[in-house]
Amino acid sequence: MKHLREKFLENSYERLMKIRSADVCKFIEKYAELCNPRNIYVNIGTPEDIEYIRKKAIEDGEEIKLKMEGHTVHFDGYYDQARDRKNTKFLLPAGVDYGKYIEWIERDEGLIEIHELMKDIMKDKILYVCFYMLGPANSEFSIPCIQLTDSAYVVHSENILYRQGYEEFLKERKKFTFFKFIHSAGELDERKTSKNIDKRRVYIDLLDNTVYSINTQYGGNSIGLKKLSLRLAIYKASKEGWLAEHMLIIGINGPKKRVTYFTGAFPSLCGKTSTAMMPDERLIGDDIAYLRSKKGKIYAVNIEKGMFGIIEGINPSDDPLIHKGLTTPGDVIFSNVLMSEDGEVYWVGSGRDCPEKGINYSGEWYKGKKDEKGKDIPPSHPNARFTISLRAFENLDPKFEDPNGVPIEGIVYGGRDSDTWVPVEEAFNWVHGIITKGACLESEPTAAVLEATSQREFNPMSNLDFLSVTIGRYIKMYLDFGKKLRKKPKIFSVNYFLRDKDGKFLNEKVDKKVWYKWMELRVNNEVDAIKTPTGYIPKYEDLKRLFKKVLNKDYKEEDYVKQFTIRIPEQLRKIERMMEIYKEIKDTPEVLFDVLQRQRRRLLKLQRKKGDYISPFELYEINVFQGTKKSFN
Ligand code: SPV
Ligand code: MN
Repeated sequence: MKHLREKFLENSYERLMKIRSADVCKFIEKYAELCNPRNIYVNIGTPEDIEYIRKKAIEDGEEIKLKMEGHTVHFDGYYDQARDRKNTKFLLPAGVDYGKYIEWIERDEGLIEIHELMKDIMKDKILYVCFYMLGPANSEFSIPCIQLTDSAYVVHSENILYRQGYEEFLKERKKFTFFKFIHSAGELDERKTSKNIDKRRVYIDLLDNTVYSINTQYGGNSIGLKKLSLRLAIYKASKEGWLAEHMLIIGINGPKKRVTYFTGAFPSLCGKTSTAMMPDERLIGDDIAYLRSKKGKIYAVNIEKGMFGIIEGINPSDDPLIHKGLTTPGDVIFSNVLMSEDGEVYWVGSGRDCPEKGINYSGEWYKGKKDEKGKDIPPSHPNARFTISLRAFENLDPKFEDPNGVPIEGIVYGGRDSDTWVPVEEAFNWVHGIITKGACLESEPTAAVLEATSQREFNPMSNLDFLSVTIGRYIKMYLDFGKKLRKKPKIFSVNYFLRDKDGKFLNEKVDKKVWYKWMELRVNNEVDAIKTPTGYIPKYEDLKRLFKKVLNKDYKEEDYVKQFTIRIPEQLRKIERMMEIYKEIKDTPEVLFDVLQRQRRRLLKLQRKKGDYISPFELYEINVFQGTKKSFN
């Protein structure tokens, strides 16, 4: 390292020398040599570091100061607005085959390619060396990480989103596993966005706990501790018997001050953050959860401390808490929104009037602007985001810092589904829920990936983009995990996107709060339910009471019938789709087919008796009493 000494800024060299691990130093040295930056800055997260990075992001032009104190905006390139599925690949040893749903290439070939592309990639830039922790301090859940990047925007984002980890690296230990991320935005254009998009690569080396990400800035590709770490964590979890999930964690307030914690898996743009942020409930996390079984129960932690959320549709009535956070002075990065001349930001669905012109991800923007293919350019990109500390939110649960995590009693799966699933339903048991709800999760297209298709996307547990083990093995991890549990959480599905024949949504956004209050009561055996071929659904009387109590709404019988009608043809089609998919996945556990076959038989039986579309009232008569009805207030 000595030969690089003159490149180190201020006291960076001394900071690094305090770390006794040879692995750490070798790793940093190797990439400092290969990427060849002008300078090296070691960020350990002191208040001065935090300030320095914020200033650098603005000075270097990756962020622009906004009118409100502490707020900045960052733009990614026009073609760099989302996760790049095609160029994100696992590096696998020769002979290992992950099948068609996962992108991978041979490890040796990938390592050669990426190392060639990284040569001198940081020329004339500063290499920032950063230390973070995924998860709370002193917790068995947590994983230390090193991020190398030449982007002050990435460091700024990580300073908001993750806990600092330098102290962890100072501890002396024999065995020390940590995740490594090397990122370079590559050459930048005059707008300070990544120029060589054709050479954009995100390569994940599972054998070395390392992710390489180059020629991209979009957070989902560049912020190592976010989705890049999730891919490494799933692999690590598969070896160690825990789960790394694309899940929110929320505490729902029940009767008599009871709090019941849920995790929820939703593909991007399906209401995950909105759910985590329901007013008057308890936020733990909105994106990534690690789950471990302890004494026969599931405990979960949020491994982040900030939010990188979608901004479209955030307005004071639908998401009051986020809206407040985004309109209060403080450390906030907006990305790919519209910036007006006077340094204000606008995004679609904010409830405000759109300025006539401004700057956005396409450069100078004006109403009616089209791109080179004649496509309308919206003022803000549908995947435009905000980055903010969770501490900005009054609903943050103090248990968020608990190194033991919170006990999980319900797991929720939800996708964008216009015509099949009812708004809320409970699975019969763990295996039924994991298979019919988690493993069969699908979603209609969203904007968080670059090449979204028009069909429903298969997205098991909303984790498909991040799976670093085969799909079959991943499902088996869940089944095995369940066997270790004495008290298994209940598993639910939700659907916020059900529509009528004219395409109108059957529910308002706020209605979801009622579904969670119902699930909370179910978990605690305090409310009855109706048995259907696909699970247990709420009774009208209970929802009517909850709608009144929670939202002060009069819930009409006809709305209940529309929402909770059992749609047998659609349910059967879904089973067909899933069977087709899983038949092609070599290591699908047999039980998946059994569970789906049985579900199909139940649906066909009911169809013969009652037809294609069945009102939930028709099923009251064959209701199976579930649980004991205790208090209900
Ligand atoms: C998501 O799309 O699920 C996100 C943002 O949380 S990204 O970092 O792109 O994954
Ligand atoms: Mn996510």
